[in-house]
Amino acid sequence: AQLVEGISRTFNEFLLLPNRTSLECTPAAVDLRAPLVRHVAGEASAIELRTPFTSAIMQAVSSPELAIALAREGGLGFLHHNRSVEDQVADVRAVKNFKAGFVVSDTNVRPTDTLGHLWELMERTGHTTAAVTDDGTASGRLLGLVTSRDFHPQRHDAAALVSTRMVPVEKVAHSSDDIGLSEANARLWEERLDCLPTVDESGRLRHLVFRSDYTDNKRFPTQLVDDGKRLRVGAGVNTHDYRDRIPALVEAGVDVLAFDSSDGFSDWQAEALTWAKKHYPEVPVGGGNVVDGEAFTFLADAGADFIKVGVGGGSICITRDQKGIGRGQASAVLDVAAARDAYRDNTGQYVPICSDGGLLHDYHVTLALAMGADFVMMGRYFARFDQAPGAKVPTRDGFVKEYWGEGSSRARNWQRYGQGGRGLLFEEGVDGYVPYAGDLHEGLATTIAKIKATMVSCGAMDLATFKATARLTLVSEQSFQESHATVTVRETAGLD
Ligand code: MZP
Repeated sequence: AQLVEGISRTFNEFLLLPNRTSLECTPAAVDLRAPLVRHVAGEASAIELRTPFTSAIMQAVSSPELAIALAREGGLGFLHHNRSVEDQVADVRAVKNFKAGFVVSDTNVRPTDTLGHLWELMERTGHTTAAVTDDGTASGRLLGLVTSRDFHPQRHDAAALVSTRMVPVEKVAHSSDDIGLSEANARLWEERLDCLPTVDESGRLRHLVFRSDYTDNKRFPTQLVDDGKRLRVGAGVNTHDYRDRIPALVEAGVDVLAFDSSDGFSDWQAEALTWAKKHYPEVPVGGGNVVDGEAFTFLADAGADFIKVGVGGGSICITRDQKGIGRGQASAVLDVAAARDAYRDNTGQYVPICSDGGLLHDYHVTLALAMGADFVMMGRYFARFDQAPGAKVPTRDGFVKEYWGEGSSRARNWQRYGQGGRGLLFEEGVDGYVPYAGDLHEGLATTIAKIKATMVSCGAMDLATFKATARLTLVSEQSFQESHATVTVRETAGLD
């Protein structure tokens, strides 16, 4: 055997050093746009993410609901392939057919595409609230409410709200008693909503019920889709049935495909990529997973439009225990990023890379981006949210959500693990739980705020600059200890 230079390192072993921050470098000025697919170096990618997040190609993660919620935040969901072609196609259609619009009822102003525009419209027309529905009409399914900055239910009585005419509201109540809610609805409201809408038989919105602790900056949609545009969605495919699966997904309108394998450095994947690029040259298709530069170049040469990095680092993964293969995710990203840059210099083609799995803290995402990843893919992170398909299970202290690996006996994704034959001979993933984290929009907003704050400390206002200028330091075990609070925190102090 040959010994590869260097130690296999993880994100926990690194910290970023602050760089000089200029006056104009503020969180509001930070741009998180990222290229998703291969493009001519120096030009824009045909598909750009507004935020550099994709969801893992996993049963427990990428439902249509999650893909919709993530696309609305500027990321991209990858629907999983460990099921019939028809089922996966139905999920692609569910995302592509999703539409959001505004109720603008008796104003003549057309629906617009950003919250900023909507606020402007509301201010111009004197409205304080607007309902967002799935078809843009008052009888559509209510997706959320947008309120103007100065709106507060305690300060605006029912009459004032009705007079906005943005929604045909007949009454505003401040508690569930006011409108006699069923117990089940009241529980849902308590758990998930700050504002409960009720509709009459014809689907008209009748009541808005606000929780007493409601504040208008809390949870209303910040990203809205405009007329005629459809959300983007990706789909995982495998090297076994791609000749049947890819045509059906393309027909359903999928935007991007990804060959999903626990080890993508194989002739199987090169052949499948070549087939996909020959038959569907217009549909971007990613490859992976790899952990070194040689494997990156192999898949890039085979036509991959982006390449996923990561073997054995996933939170549910036991591949390293079972097979003894893999690489620390930080070393893998650094090595593959160097190969990506060399490939760019040699060919003029930029092939984005994705850091997939093993991102346990928000700052790990930031480190992955600094080390050269163009975007990240996460499973555990997204499995915690309401929109993920795993069941929400009560515990003594709150809730957890189910999360299981594709190599677990629950998922049995033999196409991803290639152990020989149809089935798993041994498990490579576990079946477990992750702490419940509420709504994706709020969780992601916090993560984005942390990434932007770190980039500001590092003096970077966009991801390309961040990659080029970030300075990393290795941490010793002792300095790792120093990174954490060393006092007894109030909650665990045992005081009365
Ligand atoms: P994480 O975000 O939960 O740490 O890791 C998610 C990633 O782990 C997935 O995108 C995939 O690459 C990988 N994965 C999925 N299932 C397994 C498994 O069962 C796995 N071993 O390693």
